[in-house]
Amino acid sequence: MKKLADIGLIGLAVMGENLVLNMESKGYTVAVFNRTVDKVDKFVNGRGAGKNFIGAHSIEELCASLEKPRKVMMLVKAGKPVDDFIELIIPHLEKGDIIIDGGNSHFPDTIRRTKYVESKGLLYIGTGVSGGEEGALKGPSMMPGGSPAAWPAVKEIFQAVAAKVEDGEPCCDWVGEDGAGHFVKMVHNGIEYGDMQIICEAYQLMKEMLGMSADEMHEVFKAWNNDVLDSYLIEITRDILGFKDEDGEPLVEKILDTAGQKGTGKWTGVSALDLGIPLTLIGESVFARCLSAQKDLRVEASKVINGPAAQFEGDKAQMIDDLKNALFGAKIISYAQGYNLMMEAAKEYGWNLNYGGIALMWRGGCIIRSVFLADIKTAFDKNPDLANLLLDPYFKEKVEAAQVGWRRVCATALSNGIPVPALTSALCYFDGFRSERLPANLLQAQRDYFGAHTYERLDKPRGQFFHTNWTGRGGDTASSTYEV
Ligand code: 2AM
Repeated sequence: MKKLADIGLIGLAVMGENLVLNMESKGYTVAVFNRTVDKVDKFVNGRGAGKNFIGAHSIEELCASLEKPRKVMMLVKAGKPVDDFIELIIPHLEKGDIIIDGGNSHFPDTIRRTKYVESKGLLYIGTGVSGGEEGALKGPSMMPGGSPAAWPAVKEIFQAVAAKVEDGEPCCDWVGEDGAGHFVKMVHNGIEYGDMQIICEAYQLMKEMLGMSADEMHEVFKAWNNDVLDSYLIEITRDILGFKDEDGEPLVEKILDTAGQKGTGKWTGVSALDLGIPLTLIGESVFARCLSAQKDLRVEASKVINGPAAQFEGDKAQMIDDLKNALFGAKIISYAQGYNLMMEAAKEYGWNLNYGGIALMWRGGCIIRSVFLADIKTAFDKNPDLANLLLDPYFKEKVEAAQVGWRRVCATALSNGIPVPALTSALCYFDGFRSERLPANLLQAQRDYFGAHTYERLDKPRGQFFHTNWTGRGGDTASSTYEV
């Protein structure tokens, strides 16, 4: 065993343990530490026995066992524990050493921490790590951002442990400065919420409108997984629908219909609201989880409020094909919206994001991995300045073709009283996005009417503002010209 370790890790919980086992399997020596120190020896003598690990019983010991520049990675609970550990680590490091946060930190915290750690002469990385327990062990998707000078020092080890796509390219590359890595990981999680929600809407339609059994749906998802929708989430849905409880009945039907959430989808939605980006599909997906959580109220409402009874008399096979198109069309919208959010964030926070590279990082290892991401990478490789995914010729053609079935799905769902908030809001965005003219002219008139907020005119140059005295009663003063 080497005398010094290549990297140190704090936090021997599920993700930490699996990630260090992954690192060690790639030939690195890893020093490990945990707040509850017992876990260090348990790990080194347990899953880590006979392997190149150095068990440290204090932060000081951990830092003393590292090659320079020292790399100390934290995989601890997001929030205060990260700040606490940073304070504990700093005294044991020297100029040029690197602190890495691999947890699910909120990107504004990572922006703040990067500045703080850099002010101490050290370097900082905040990296998204996706793929759960299995990903951490066998190859996660990794999205690092922070101090650019830190990247060359960790690139080899990060890319060695990350998932690889078919041609061997690692699902890990430098994302950008300060909070960029955690921002991209946050958007990944938001997209994950969206992908899951549209799948759930398809499931409800198949079950309640088409009267399909779990086994029949299992077969549909199996077929979809060999087509344009080929992805991890479609694959696990196929398996979930085929999974039987001890009594032979599908387990999924026995699970309480209230969704939990840890907040990363909400953060994505809040960021979209802050930055003024229409992230409708992900927003609806977060709200759908919120509505699902109001179970008691829904049970009460279901007893007193009436709607149409679901009854489908059309061609079932056609509707299943339409559903595939609805999922595909909505998925394109979701990624178009997610990418728009990242583009706006890059402007706002001064990041130089590589959009094709992000698609590659999501291509393998993570929860939203899919063949579809290869096409997104191609779109941004062809045109790095692509303003919206829908303007890429390939996606434009695909979404135009998908809309026929997608519209039939939404129309049928609405007339049958089955909620499909993500599928319909995505379609409304699509129709809004391709509209030269929206009714915001009327909206501007309303704003000017009650608040003298002024408007621009189609027949005058942009930037010239007008106010009309709509009622003949108020004054002619526009709101922007007077101060109370
Ligand atoms: P523990 O084993 O001592 O609980 C995931 O929960 C990881 O974060 C674990 O390594 C855990 O340490 C650590 N962790 C959780 N809460 C923490 C806190 N308040 N301070 C420091 N570490 C914490």
